[in-house]
Amino acid sequence: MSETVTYTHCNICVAGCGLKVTAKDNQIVNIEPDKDAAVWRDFCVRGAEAHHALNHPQRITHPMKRVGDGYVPVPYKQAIKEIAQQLKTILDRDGANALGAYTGNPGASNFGGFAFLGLLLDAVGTDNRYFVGSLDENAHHYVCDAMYHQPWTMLQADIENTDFLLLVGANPAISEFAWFFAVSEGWKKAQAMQARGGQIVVVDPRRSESAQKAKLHLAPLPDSDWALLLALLHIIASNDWYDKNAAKDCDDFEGLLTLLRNQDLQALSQRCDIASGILEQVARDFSRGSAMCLAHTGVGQSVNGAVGMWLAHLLNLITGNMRRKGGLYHNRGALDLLRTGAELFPEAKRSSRVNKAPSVAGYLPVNEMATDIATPGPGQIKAFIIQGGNPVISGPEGDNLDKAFAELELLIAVDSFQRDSHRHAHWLIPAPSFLEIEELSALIQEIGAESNIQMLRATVKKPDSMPYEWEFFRDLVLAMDKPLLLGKPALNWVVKGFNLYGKLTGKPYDGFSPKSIGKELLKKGGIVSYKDVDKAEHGLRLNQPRDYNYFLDSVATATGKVAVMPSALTERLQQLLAEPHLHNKSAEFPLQLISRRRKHMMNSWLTHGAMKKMKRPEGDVIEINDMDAQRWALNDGSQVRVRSRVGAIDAKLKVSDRVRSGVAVMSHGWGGQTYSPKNGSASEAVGGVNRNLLVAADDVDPLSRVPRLNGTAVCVEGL
Ligand SMILES: Nc1nc2c(c(=O)[nH]1)N[C@H]1C(S)=C(S)[C@@H](COP(=O)(O)OP(=O)(O)OC[C@H]3O[C@@H](n4cnc5c(=O)[nH]c(N)nc54)[C@H](O)[C@@H]3O)O[C@H]1N2
Ligand SMILES: Nc1nc2c(c(=O)[nH]1)N[C@H]1C(S)=C(S)[C@@H](COP(=O)(O)OP(=O)(O)OC[C@H]3O[C@@H](n4cnc5c(=O)[nH]c(N)nc54)[C@H](O)[C@@H]3O)O[C@H]1N2
Ligand code: SF4
Ligand SMILES: [Mo]
Repeated sequence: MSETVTYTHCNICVAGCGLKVTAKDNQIVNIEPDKDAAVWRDFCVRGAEAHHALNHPQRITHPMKRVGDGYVPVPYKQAIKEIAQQLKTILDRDGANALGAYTGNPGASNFGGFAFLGLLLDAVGTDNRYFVGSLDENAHHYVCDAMYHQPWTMLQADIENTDFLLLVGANPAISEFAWFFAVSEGWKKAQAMQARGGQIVVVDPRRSESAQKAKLHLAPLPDSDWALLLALLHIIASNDWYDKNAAKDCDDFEGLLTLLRNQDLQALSQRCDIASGILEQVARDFSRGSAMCLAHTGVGQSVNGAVGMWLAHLLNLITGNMRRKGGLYHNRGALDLLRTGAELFPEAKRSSRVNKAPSVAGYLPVNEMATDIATPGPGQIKAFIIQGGNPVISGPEGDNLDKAFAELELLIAVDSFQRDSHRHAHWLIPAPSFLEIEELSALIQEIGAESNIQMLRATVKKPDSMPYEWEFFRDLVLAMDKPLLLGKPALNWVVKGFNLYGKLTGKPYDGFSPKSIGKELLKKGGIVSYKDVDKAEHGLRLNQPRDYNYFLDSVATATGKVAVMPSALTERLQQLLAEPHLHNKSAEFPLQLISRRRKHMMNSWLTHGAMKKMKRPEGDVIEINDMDAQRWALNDGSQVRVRSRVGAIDAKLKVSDRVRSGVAVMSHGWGGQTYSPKNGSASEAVGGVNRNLLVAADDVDPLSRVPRLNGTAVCVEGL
């Protein structure tokens, strides 16, 4: 067979880099950046090595059914029939809420899979829908819902035109500007901005890779960003450095100014442990010209994250940087989520079964999953689907979640590998790689500073034994005789007709598929047709002008103005201000553990080839400051035990001046296994330890419902 070259885009993170993929005999032999891609050109080792997952010995290639302690491959049709029967029996007996589902980060990036899982959950009518947002950026969604009544708001960073970049809890030198605020070559652009006289300021308890390149690095105490941001707002409000035009966008600007001016600068400076003089300097520079404050996971993944995120939005808003070149803007993309988002993501308000935790952006928090599954009583979850996620490693107290999963009557994992979260699965459904599917990954493409759109292309043929992810969910609904569309059982016949046509023509996407939805979405967007997108080998640049006024002109509140002091956020702020203690530590647990990412890893997801290329894996390393190490007589390189209120793990100590005193750092995603459902291949340890076993599932931000992944109180003891 001859060599083929296919152009597609990477779907591992939202940077969505254009790829040139070379294959021989249906095997990928090389992945490199597409030099002619319409826009994206970040490219990293995870994309370059993505194909190593395809032929990995432990990859799931057939539907696998648990029999005793092992698994047997089952033909797809039989799998659908059996699963439909098992699920229907449970639902008929226990009701719709007996089914729960979790979508992880890659699950949500797989447009077809995510959309069709949504159709399945709607068809069944269950409320038990959990989402990775509660480990990730729910603080952002919560705040956007409260301030703009649009939880799925995606603002973009006009980095090319800004003078001042305030990065709070973000490390784009490693993570790109992902996931919201995705800017193609954003970190390069930021550094170019600084080289021509602008300024990057990084706020991070660790001198991160980004902080090393910034003109100024501030190292606050973990989880105190709200105090730092409030101090900046206080200084700006007290000195009248805000933009006088901002008042007209706010529902109560005077009330906000009063709240901000009434703060005590010295007290706030003490809370975050940054000198007030430095805060004054940053506030002055921020309000001088175009500027943006980008608050990321370092802020959001903790228990004060919603308040921190709210204050970051206010900082941009009152300095006029939501209506200015060089500030934040809404990119209409091909879909214009500001217009179409409410329709695409109708925001059902739900609450969790046992603890009544409210949903954020329509989804329930991950930390409630174990309780909702394990607690007996009406509505108990008996069947569960995990789509592209690994919450046992990525979320808090994975050991408890593992136990809960073991109790399920039916656990279905849709994934390319059997990971820790899928250990007790009754069914393993293989998920094709993004390198094997031809789909428009429509939503991910909306998130970015550039208006561009590109089809995912199949660069090699997927194994026939493997269904498309969306196909599995579609066929399951049909096999259970649940209504797939609009609650109307009669429409199932129409869908079946289309499917038959797709099957006969050998083009399953011509049936009812993600293509049907993609076409409809683009029609709604009204900017580009599916046909034109399909024709563009290297993607399309949509060339829409950056309209810096569009976002604030489209706010969805009843008054059309930004709700600047939503009551729950204001109350939570007052509560934080009233709390006497400065940060989350005690005599028993004197350190606060935070997280970091590695270039070669993508959360806990194995990007197999990339991980093998990592020089120093460091999956079991805990980094602390040299003064702290001296205080507890701990030596660099020694084995230590790290304990928190809920867990203990062993790690190797790294003593470093890059971490501020009182703080410990460990990267997440380690400590699991890849199991071997197929006979003959051994399970493989990922290496390292799971630091999330130290994070308590009941210690969450009451608003965003995100656990304290950053700022966990721990102690480190020599072994
Ligand atoms: N290589 C790589 N890239 C990725 C990912 C990956 O796993 N690997 N994941 C992708 C995903 S899913 C996401 S959501 C994005 C996340 O992108 P980012 O939000 O940029 O994530 P990190 O690189 O972890 O940077 C967070 C920084 O916050 C700091 N931090 C921790 N606690 C605090 C705190 O209390 N306050 C402040 N101010 N800072 C704090 C950490 O030291 C760290 O440097 O990255 C995406 N890109
Ligand atoms: N301490 C700490 N914990 C964190 C974070 C942190 O910064 N610190 N970051 C959090 C963040 S930002 C995130 S986004 C979460 C991620 O949390 P999750 O999304 O729950 O977990 P991942 O590690 O991304 O696991 C992804 C799974 O998806 C599978 N997969 C890959 N591609 C596909 C596909 O196309 N289809 C399907 N069906 N499956 C696929 C992989 O094989 C893997 O098993 O972790 C969170 N956990
Ligand atoms: S993982 Fe790397 S190559 Fe893939 S989209 Fe993200 S930055 Fe680009
Ligand atoms: Mo994330």
